[in-house]
Amino acid sequence: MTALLKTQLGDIPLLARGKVRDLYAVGDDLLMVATDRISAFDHILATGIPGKGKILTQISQFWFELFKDLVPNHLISAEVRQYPAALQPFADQLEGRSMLVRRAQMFPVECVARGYLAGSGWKEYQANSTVCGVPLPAGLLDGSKLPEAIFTPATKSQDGEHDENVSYEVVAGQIGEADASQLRRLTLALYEKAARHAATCGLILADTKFEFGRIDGKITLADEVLSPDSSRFWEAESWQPGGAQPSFDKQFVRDYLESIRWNKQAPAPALPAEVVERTLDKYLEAFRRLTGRTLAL
Ligand code: Q0Z
Repeated sequence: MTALLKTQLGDIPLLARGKVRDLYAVGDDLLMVATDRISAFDHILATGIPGKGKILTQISQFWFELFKDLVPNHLISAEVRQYPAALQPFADQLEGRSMLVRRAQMFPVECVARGYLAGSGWKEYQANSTVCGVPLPAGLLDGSKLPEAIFTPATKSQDGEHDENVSYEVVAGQIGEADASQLRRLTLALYEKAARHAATCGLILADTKFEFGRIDGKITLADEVLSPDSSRFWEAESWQPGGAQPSFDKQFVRDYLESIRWNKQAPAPALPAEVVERTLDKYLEAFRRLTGRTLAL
């Protein structure tokens, strides 16, 4: 298989290309297509991981199904044959890696839940003993399990690059107390359900980011859910607080980029075939362990 690095859907209006996904307008609805692009150290690499977009899309679908009793979601269909006629000519680019979704009025909040300390959470904790204003006990390490999962929202920065961690109170000031408390409640409920499931698969869900919107007046789970791109998954067996934990999926990529001492400035390098293969194997393993299914690419 060759990697799909960029979708090209003729006259279908392109709304946005994200780091990994392309977003199109289809009538009143939206089409999200996950490409095989991979990012590391905040750059999109020159090489794709062939099939990664299919794996991530199907992981997302699995979680939407698991969560359907807790929250409505934006998914209309992931079956290309059920898509509007205008999309049928592009079936080969869409099969297995796309979702037709309802357009939502998105809340301008990244709804992050953390059960473990890592990344920006660890940074803020070291400086202030808090994460997003939530006080935490002394003595935690990089990778420590938190006494209980916490809601650590972030707002999208202007440049669209790095999100800014904010307190619950800031979110409540932006969108109102009623919606903020619903987003916090849903974020933590979904995290708990997902983390329990991941644990049964020998995986730690350290943290994850949800995006919600409103559809027909109802708070609705949107975007992608619990893909390795929006979440930190760690191998439970090798978890050891006291330093950065190996990424379940991207560690071979990071190790390679460190080994060639890339300065993390554009242009991002290509990956050797072996790194591509081992990384694809990790995505397939994540899919298999989380869903119990196998995926033919
Ligand atoms: C998601 C994004 C992507 C680039 C907008 N159901 C929805 N309603 C309104 N807006 C969105 C959604 Cl999912 C929405 N994004 C993030 C997705 C490519 C950016 F596939 N932006």
